[in-house]
Amino acid sequence: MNTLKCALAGAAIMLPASAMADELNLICSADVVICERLVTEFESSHPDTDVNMVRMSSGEAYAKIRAEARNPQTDLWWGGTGDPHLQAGHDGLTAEYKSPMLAELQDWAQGQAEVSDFRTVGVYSGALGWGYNKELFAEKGITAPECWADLLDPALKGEIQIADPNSSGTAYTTLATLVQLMGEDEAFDFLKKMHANVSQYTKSGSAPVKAAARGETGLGIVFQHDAVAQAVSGFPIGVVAPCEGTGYEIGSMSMIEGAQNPEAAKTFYDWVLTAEVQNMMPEAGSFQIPSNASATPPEEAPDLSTIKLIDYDFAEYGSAERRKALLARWDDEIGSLPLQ
Ligand code: S7P
Repeated sequence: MNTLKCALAGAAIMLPASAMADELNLICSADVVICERLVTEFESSHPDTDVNMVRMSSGEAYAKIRAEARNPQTDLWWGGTGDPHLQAGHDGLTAEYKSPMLAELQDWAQGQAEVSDFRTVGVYSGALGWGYNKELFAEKGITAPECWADLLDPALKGEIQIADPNSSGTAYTTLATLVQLMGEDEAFDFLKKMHANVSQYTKSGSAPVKAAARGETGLGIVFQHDAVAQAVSGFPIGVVAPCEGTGYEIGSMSMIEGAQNPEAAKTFYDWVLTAEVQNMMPEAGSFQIPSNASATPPEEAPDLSTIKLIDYDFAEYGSAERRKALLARWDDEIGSLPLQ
């Protein structure tokens, strides 16, 4: 809050409502650096609005919005993987909104809106994979895995980190990807075997590759753009698109049903879908593909046309039943296993 806004807030009792700053309560589920940059840019171009932003992983954000359903404290949820946004839409936790910006968006971003009856919309996309520490692998004489199957190599014991799919959209995307690639029983069998190589299930999706960048672990299963971000920052990170094929996210945005500040939420919603704002993302170390068709994909962004992508079924894996059932099975069969 700037000094003027603080002074106005202190004097609120004496001022007519029209003189008080508007508020926007925002949950941001992407990397904290881009979250903070968006808030700064929005507040400087909309000086009448104060943004209260909290950064949360996608699954945690969904849980918060669900817990607040009777008395919403959040107005808008920007970023994070699309599946929990779709689940929130199914549950009636998010509101229908047809932004005037929709026509400017890529088909996949508009498709995300259509499949949810306009309760969510695509803001960026990116493919799943992993990042590994090239120096550490060379020192230990480990061959870099190129395929999902290679992640079972005993040489990787204790070298893999991945997030917990309950809190992390990245890890849920991984779980849903493996189920779509292999079949459900086979995917859980794979995850049980891979568990022997996992040193930690983190809360946030990008934490594993940040740890790999610093040599705290060998490899993090993450979105490839999060691995690219570490390489661009100068860390010795190699980025892998798995040979069998991989899933991807449609990072999404949703207005909250019953929001206390719907007008401020719509203003931010329309603003953040502009090409101008999306073109800023790489400056904050975010290398996803932007959803505005006129925005320029970052040079460093993994080229989705060269990656073997599965036909990820967003309607199915974003449905409340499927997501709940997969997470319960993960808790039962993987989350409950002791770490080696
Ligand atoms: O860092 C960017 C990004 O990977 O973060 C989002 C991710 O869902 C947030 O992390 P969690 O896995 O912890 O939920 C992605 O949407 C985005 O591309």
